Amino acid sequence: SVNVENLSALSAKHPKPANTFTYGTAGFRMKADLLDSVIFRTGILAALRSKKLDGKVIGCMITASHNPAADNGVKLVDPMGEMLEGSWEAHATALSNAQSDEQLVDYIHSMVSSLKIDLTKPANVIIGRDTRPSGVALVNAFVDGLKVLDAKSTDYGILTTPQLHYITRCLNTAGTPEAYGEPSAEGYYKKLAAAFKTLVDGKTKLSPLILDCANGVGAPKFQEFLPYLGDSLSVKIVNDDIDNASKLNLNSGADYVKTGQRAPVGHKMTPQDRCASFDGDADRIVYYYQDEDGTFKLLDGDKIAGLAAMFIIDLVKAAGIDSIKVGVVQTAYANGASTQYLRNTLNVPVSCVPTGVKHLHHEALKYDVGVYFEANGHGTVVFSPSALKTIYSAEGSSPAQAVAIRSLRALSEVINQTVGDAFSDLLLVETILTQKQWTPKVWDQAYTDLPNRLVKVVVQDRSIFKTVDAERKLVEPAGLQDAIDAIVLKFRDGRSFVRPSGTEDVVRVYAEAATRSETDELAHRIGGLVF
Ligand code: 16G
Ligand code: ZN
Repeated sequence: SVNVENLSALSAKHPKPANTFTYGTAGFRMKADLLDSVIFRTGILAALRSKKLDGKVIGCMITASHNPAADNGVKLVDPMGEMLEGSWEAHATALSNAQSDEQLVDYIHSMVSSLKIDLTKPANVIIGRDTRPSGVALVNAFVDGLKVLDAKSTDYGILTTPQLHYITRCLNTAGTPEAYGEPSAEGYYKKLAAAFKTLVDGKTKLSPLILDCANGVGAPKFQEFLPYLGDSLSVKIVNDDIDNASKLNLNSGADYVKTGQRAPVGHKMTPQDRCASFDGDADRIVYYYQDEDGTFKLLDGDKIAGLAAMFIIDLVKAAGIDSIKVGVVQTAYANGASTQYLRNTLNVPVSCVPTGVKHLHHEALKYDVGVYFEANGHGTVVFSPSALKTIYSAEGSSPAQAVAIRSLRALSEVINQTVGDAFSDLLLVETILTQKQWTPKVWDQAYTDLPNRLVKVVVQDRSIFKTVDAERKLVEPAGLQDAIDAIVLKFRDGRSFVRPSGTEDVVRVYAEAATRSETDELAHRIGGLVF
């Protein structure tokens, strides 16, 4: 059983405030000064998780992604680099809310017995953090939690979230046929750069990409990455001031650009520019450019999914292995025009799942090659073991087929298959644009987004909103969905849904319709129903 004296001594350093905590879609996330006890206890949970999995390495990322500098958060990563198993989220929540050391010990013991955890097993945990000033102290709190159960830890210092996922998977697969790469940031750079160079070899280089790093961890890490890419890619980094913490995500970054449908500060855009923005922990990316008439044009996660699906379908055909079936996974936020394009132009199956990476990732694993993206720019492509086997064993019966097979192999290496990764998605997009010699404007011509609007509504109790059908329909409060349907019917190409946020105390209303003004009116009227 747990050494209670040891626990009490450590726990005394991390007293719990009166707040109630929830491990949600994004882990624990809030003002950094509330997190000390939560993160200490998450350390205990990580040790238990590793022991439960026979000492496999568990990852811990300290970040609050696109949130303001004063926030922070923690997320645990399972051995293959995926999000913490869903059923353990409730244990995280319960531990974080225990009111006393006694309750804490009781809960640990109840987990040990119900989950059959052998406490004598070793525990191994690795830790990464973004550039937030609060990160260092929170890592220390987490390590104290690990000490409660004598877990071994390695602190990798500052990393992007996807790098931490990558390293976790590398460590757990080392020496097996599924070996994923060298478990270090350097190993990650080498793997991605080598694959990218193969993909753009012999092609005319594109003009420099203007890359907004949101003054976050993506800036120093992409800078570190550049030498590995050599002259295969040219990038101009903007918004890379990580020394002024208050600038993190301020008027910049993927979330700012996507939500506001506007350019970030830090660069004066011209119609010649191809631009991209990372979010604060570099697991999201969106692209954009400016039309000749000065209009801002966004190429979001849906556009990236369409581009990637189109490219992979063509490659699979060119390789002569079209037994491999490609599918795309979206959420309700995907623009209706993107879903139409995927289904009707690319003829690719599309599934819709609830918001949150774990839902998308899980569904994507059902396809041979599953492309998944949230409209906000988080996404990746996953290759099933059988698809990888086909790709690696195919030889091709013509030089053209051999080239396509080589590209598919490199593509599976350039893509971070553990989680959405802004670096890796950037290389994926740059690969396709380079191979096709496309400007962002040509890419954008695949389809025209329907005008859309996302509004937040502050309500008294968001828990009364219950959704079904991948969050596209409300079943509670009773009657509300009928009222929504009646309004939507009156709008050309109208679509709207209402869902409670998983990360903020608000209800979100999404609306799209044929024109900007109809969209705004639809959003306004549905918002009025909810309020
Ligand atoms: C979290 C999710 C993100 C999702 C967002 C929705 C992960 C790692 N992140 O940040 O994918 O888009 O929540 O937030 O799953 P909402 O529920 O507040 O709309
Ligand atoms: Zn993020």
